[in-house]
Amino acid sequence: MEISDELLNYEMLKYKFALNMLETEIKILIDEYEFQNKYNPVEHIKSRMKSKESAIKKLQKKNYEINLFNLTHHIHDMVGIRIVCSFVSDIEDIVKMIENSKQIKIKEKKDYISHPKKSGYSSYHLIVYVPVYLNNKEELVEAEIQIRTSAMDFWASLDHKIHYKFPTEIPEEIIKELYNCSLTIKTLDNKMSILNEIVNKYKDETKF
Ligand code: 0O2
Repeated sequence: MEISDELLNYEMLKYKFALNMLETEIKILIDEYEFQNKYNPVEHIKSRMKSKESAIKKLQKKNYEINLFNLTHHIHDMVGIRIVCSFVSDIEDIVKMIENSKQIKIKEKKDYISHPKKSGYSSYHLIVYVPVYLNNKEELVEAEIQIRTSAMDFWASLDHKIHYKFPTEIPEEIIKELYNCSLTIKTLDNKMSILNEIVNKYKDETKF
């Protein structure tokens, strides 16, 4: 079954409004955090709306029929925002910041940092609801927030590129090497956190 263009366009409009709302709220929360803590934990933010083609591919991969119900009920990341920060401790602070938002409601938390995926993928995901207003009516739209360190982001973008280069099967040695790289990334993140703590302690003691 195909999705009628009119219904799909209406749905896409809701996703667009949800993305705008989410971007604005996240920026406000970060500005507020920076004001209170004199520190901005965010390196960069990237947001995107999933394309119709990519959503259809994902439904097919999950063996769902292509229709509007399945699109809205089984694709949780039509609206996506990625927050990249320096340290693992920043991720915890960003999650707390979002938990305290009056606008964003958390539906689900996926901690791929404590429990990385088999591939080695590591990141913290929040599936959230954001309110959008259409015809004076409030609707809650799902969105995915990915929060990760720069090192995790580096790994994930290389992994993503490799998946594009091998649309069928990725050679076993590459899968293994990528997994090994994910362990190196974890070690690096730990070392950087320790270094950051030392610098902060030094800063507190010397007040430079
Ligand atoms: P794209 O192109 O980034 O949008 P679920 O129904 O919740 O079980 P889902 O939606 O696959 O299944 O949830 P999951 O796995 O928690 O998170 C999905 C997104 O996380 C992916 O979106 C990727 O962005 C990212 N991700 C998950 N696993 C990996 C991985 O092994 N490597 C990389 N690079 N990214 C990963 P999409 O739609 O797959 O892709």
